[in-house]
Amino acid sequence: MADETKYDVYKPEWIPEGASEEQYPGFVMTGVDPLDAKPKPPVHKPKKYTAEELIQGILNHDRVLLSKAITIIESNAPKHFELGQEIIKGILPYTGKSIRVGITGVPGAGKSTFIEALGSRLCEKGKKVAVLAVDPTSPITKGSILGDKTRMETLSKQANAFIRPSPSGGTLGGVTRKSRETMLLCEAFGYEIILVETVGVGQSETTVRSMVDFFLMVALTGAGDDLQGIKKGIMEIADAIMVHKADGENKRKAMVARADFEQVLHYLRPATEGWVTKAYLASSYTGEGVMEMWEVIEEFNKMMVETGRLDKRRKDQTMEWVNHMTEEHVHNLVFNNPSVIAAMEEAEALIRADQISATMAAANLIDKIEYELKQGN
Ligand SMILES: Nc1nc2c(ncn2[C@@H]2O[C@H](COP(=O)(O)OP(=O)(O)O)[C@@H](O)[C@H]2O)c(=O)[nH]1
Ligand SMILES: [Mg+2]
Repeated sequence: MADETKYDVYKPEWIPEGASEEQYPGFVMTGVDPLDAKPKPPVHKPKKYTAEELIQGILNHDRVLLSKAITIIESNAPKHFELGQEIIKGILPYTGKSIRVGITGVPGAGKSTFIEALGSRLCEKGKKVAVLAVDPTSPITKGSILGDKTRMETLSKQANAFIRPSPSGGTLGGVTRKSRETMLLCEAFGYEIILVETVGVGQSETTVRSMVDFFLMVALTGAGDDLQGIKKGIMEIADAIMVHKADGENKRKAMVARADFEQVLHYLRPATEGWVTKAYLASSYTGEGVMEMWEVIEEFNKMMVETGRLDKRRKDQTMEWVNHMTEEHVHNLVFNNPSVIAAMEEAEALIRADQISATMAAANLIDKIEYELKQGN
């Protein structure tokens, strides 16, 4: 992918909120200082870190090295793969000590705003919070970074917070691996709470569900899409439903929506054994219900730890991931094999000419695949 911008440009702090570009055309470029008449020092290549240096850096709470390690994990270059895996192996014993929360909901539901409201409050209480985004469509919709990162202004100024936009993975499998491993790095660093926002629509929900302990669905009201617009499938995998934007004129509607959700939830099987999924009200604007939502998550976490369900869930999730990665690899191995591709084309031609039964065609293909595997192709 080509560089989008040649220089790093940013909006200086003295430009008022919401000012138009015409009013303040003066964006600032980093690294360009007209007053600096001195000759520039020779350009050094960025230092190449070893796995050991990066591991120690993370364990010693060096944010720069954490970011570098994440960049290696997110890299699509084969040469970074082994280094990345070596880092993961080194930090693995220090992972798993956080509360992992996934946050889903339609675009515009206010997920980012809620994360900002909750995250800032948690940081003020001394908690260390990492925010990650998962967006399998990110290579296409560029700039969908956490919806947009500008809304996380307060949180990003907190020393205890770490915000990382979605990796652009190409495939869903790629994004999943990168996000999971980034989460592990953040845990080893010492982040106690990991908030994962689902940015895209569709597959990202199940992806995030499979990497977190608690799954929160942020629901909207007032747009006339209350219950009809919500896929029942998502309600079934949620540990809580938060009717958001319960403020101003919307508050009454939100209360009605909450009751409606409660009704539906009554008939659904809960997402987590031993836990009753309920609907709650919150507003990130007024702050009402925000910390109450966190208390629910803490209560959930306590139950999960005490009953041993947390450990089981995480191990189940890891095994599911192992299986998924293996299946994906085997699938590619088989169906990218030129002989297998040729055999499939041949089978299709015979089927279209009514010369072979489906069962025979499949049996022939399986023979071919087995033969190729034995040959070690
Ligand atoms: N009234 C109200 N609006 C909100 C609240 N939280 C967010 N919004 C607005 O909803 C819009 C979408 O928010 P955003 O956090 O980007 O949604 P996301 O796409 O789910 O991440 C923005 O215009 C927010 O200002 C809230 O608590 N109350
Ligand atoms: Mg967002």
